[in-house]
Amino acid sequence: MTFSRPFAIALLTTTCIFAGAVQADDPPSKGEQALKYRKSLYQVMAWNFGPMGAMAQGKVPYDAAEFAKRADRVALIAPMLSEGFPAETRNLPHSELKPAMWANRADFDAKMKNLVDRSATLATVAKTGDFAQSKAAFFDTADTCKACHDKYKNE
Ligand code: ASC
Repeated sequence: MTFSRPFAIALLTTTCIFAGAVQADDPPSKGEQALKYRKSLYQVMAWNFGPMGAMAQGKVPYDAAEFAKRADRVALIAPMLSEGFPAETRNLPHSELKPAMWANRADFDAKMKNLVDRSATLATVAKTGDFAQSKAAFFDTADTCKACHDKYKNE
């Protein structure tokens, strides 16, 4: 079969555009979306955790309203994290999660619950405006971050 040159060019162009469209429309997998979701949440956590840490460590003056605002945000985000670890995220590249987590899911979930519980306490305590108590509640929460990172995060 032979095509006229204009027809052949049109056919080729259409094919290329179609192939490009298919590629562009190829959605990320559920696992890839979940990985992106949890990384975004951890970014929001760290962003809000930082200023509280600076106050707790005496690097910047304690500002009760600022501290309480950050504590509320952390307490809001913490319970959303576990949703970011479905089985589909297993073996994905660009993850800092240690494979050991999948063999220790109950322990991981318990550590996550500690974070949720202590960040809720932190938000409550922060509203009192008491620096000593807020500081203690902050370090209690930071301990739960560290406990999980030590065991399940590649840093
Ligand atoms: C942060 C941050 C963490 C935790 C952790 C607490 O600000 O980014 O990963 O606190 O360092 O031990």
